[in-house]
Amino acid sequence: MRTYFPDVPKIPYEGPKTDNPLAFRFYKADEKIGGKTMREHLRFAVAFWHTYQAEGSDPFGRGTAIRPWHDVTDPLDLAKSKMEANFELCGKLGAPFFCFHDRDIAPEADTLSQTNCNLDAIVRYTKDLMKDSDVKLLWGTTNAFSHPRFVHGASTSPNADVFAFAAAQVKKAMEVTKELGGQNYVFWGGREGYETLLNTDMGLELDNLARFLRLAVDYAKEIGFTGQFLIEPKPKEPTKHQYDFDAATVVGFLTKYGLDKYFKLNIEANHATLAAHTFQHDLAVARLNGMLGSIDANQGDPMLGWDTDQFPTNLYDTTLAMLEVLKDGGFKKGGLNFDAKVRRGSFEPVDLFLGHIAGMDAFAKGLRTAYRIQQDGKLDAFVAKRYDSWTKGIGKEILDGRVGFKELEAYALEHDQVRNVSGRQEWLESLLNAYLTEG
Ligand code: XUL
Ligand code: CO
Repeated sequence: MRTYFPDVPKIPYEGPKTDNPLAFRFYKADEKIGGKTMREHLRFAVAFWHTYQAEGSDPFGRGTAIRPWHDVTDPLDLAKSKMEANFELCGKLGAPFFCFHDRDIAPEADTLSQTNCNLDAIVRYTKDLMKDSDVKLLWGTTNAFSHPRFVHGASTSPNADVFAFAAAQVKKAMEVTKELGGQNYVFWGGREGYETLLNTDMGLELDNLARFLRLAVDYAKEIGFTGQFLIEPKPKEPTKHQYDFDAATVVGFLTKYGLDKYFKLNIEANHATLAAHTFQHDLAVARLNGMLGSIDANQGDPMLGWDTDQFPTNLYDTTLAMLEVLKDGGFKKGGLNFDAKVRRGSFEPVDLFLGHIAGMDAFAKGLRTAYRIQQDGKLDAFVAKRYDSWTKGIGKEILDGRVGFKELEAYALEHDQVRNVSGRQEWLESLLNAYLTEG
């Protein structure tokens, strides 16, 4: 088999002081943190679409990427080359997983049945590559948004034929994900949303989205797919208003349609910030609803209003994210998928490694810091003390359901000189900085 990155060795851990760009500063896969190795905690995955499909084009210019598979012209051979490169890249990085859309890994043909044949061929090839590798599939998904047939959405299209086509596509992608041992299956609402209510029956579209998800649940049972179903919220882009706006919206939607026990959330950092939330906020909403499934690890640019999908390097964010993951007891079937692409100016093949190393190190450092914060317990103790009034007296009576408005009025009449205490936000932010800069 061909080697695609001959100049890149297996990436070693060399510690924070290394000058070697092809080495980890913080990610030491076998180091145990609280009983689990870093590899087990972080469950890193490489995203097929950004790593092997993206060419660095933007609305103002064509792709700039130099890629070692550019000399391959036959579409199926090219798909095989990219899959080979994937196993080489994941292996050298020590990333235990990858993720794909059906159309990333195999080319679409003129008919659905020929497209399915292409997919089958690549899946057979991938299975063979998996035999000689430890790299596994974290999740599969469907691209039901790029082809012009999805112009008005997939399961929320006004055209029932498109709903049927999308169903056929998800059916096949679920079978393929199962075949490759995928641990999750993601639904990201590509064009499930609208541009204007002047031409949109929002009620029917939302009912159809739920209908579609229900059919997917039924089919997973039928074929014995036991992977976790995940929904990935995003507020806008490509549509002006995406139905899966944010974590809270998706939780409410799933609950309304009785689908909540079948789905968890795949929280993407850049999607949370586009919804005007912090990454930590959407992770906390998912966790508090028992639905923190997986993470699409990236970051946006606070100056830009779109999904820039940059490699995550902000330690503040990775630390607070890992704190949420630790509070949730760690990932179960989910992991950290780099839904991130190198910048257009970072066009050399080695940049694919440098981007992933930067992201893996940022999350490894985040994990180390979050673990220290959790062990130290100072932040938890502060929060517990802040809510102390609920552990005794009238607070406890409210929680125990022993008082109503009349009793509360009687209490308030006797205790009307309320005294509050400071939230100490600045001190807490400074404490967080101390954790980030020590150790
Ligand atoms: C798009 C996005 C997708 C999903 C998978 O913003 O994040 O790549 O992660 O369809
Ligand atoms: Co994503």
